[in-house]
Amino acid sequence: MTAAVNLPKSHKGAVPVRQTKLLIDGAFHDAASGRTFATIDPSTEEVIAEVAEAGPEDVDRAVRAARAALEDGPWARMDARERGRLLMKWADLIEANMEELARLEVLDNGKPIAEALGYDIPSAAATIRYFAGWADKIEGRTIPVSGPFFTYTRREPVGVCGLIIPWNFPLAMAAWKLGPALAAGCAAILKPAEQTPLTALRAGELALEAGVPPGVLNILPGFGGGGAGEAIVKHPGVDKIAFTGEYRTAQIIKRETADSMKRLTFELGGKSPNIVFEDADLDAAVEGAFGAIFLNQGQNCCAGSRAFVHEKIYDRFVEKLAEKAAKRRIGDPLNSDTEHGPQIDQAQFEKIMRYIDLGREQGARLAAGGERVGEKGFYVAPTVFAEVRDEMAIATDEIFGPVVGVLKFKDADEAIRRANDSMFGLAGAVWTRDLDKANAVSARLRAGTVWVNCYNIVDPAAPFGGFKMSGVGRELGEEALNAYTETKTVTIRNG
Ligand code: TXE
Repeated sequence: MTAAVNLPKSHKGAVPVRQTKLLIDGAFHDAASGRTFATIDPSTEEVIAEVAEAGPEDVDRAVRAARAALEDGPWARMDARERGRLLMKWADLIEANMEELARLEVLDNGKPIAEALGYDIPSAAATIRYFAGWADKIEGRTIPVSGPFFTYTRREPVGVCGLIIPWNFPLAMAAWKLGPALAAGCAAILKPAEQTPLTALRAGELALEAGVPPGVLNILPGFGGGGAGEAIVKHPGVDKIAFTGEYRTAQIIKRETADSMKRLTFELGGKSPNIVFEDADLDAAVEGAFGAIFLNQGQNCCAGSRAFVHEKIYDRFVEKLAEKAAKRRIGDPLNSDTEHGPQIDQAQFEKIMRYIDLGREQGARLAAGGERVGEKGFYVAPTVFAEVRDEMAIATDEIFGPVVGVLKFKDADEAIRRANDSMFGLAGAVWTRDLDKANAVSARLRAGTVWVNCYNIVDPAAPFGGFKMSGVGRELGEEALNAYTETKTVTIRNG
């Protein structure tokens, strides 16, 4: 049952950690308190570096710098086209430093280097480049109002944006928020997750090299509740919060901003259904369902953690999926052959192991994995549970780990009803050769993204976000710009 283990080889060369301080007003500083925190390599559990820990005083400085950049600095007077050019340059620099950023991401996060080089860093560059292209295309409208008036709208930057991001795709998540925020002309305070501050800081250095003016991009590593995150949320000088993380944290943020009119967008978790019909190409569906859950060790907001499989193909599907899971190459994430790295930290590791125990206790059949791999590093074997029922904890809760539950269904109506019976609604997928069926099911799934005969296809140009408890607003695509602009209506009396 154990997956193939590729024991850690030595990390190919030391990974340089160039930047560990707070980026405020165009320069790197120690925290006002002088405090630091350790960031850990999840594959070895060893400390990589001590990083400056931002607190309320640093947040206040960053907010003032951001406000000054917005109101008096070159950012306020810069042509939109020039803003776009700077962002293009930043994207180019990220791409030019791809290898270094990818290795840093792997060290801090534990994801396989092939994923960091294949998705995280190139997609961060592509996202910033996509939004750079929008900078000079954020247009208003002319509106035919009654009377002798000429009315038009302007779309103006919403202001100082607090961007709070998680650790699963650290640089990509930073780009999803910074791209539209900066393209729209906002100033940003980015708080990376405490587990993964390193690539954001290095990318911040590159932004300065690209010529992004002081105060426009501030980066404050630190903690959430009681730390920099909470201070950003509560700061009266912050106009908007964009948050990705757990829905419970989003609820805290909503409560803490209830008396203000801060703009809020949330991208939260999921329990995404992957519906496999009996007419699907079985091997393609198994391959797709496999990637849907095991990419990034299951630490993916749109992970396909519930596979609904038609009863006629159920047994074959489970067998094939379990076989693939058992063959996955687990090991040192800096080794380019590695397919599966460690989970992010001890807390997530323990959460996942608890759910695996619950799956067993509640009567699901373990078809693959189910155990820790090795004694060092937070490795969990790719885990497949069969005979999963809807009410089991592994079928209702977001595990955020490499654990998939395979559920059996008889017909489309039943599959759709059960797929929608979740508090989440981030994504879902349909596997079938029948396009009519695919369209009909896609229309009825209560999810922000539906994939047909594919999974995890996320593009900077296509909106992404959740129904229900999976979020508010959309990231990526033109829609993301709405979150970072205010519409102003101007009416002029005709002479
Ligand atoms: O999330 P948190 P955690 C889910 C997933 C995971 C669980 C817990 O199920 O197992 O959440 O992960 C900052 N005010 N997702 O604990 O706490 C925090 O510092 C302001 C799904 O890592 O939400 C970090 O920068 N900020 C998800 C960010 O919020 C606060 C990705 C996320 O941390 C804060 C990650 C506060 N009170 C986890 N508390 C997805 N949608 O992809 C925390 N933070």
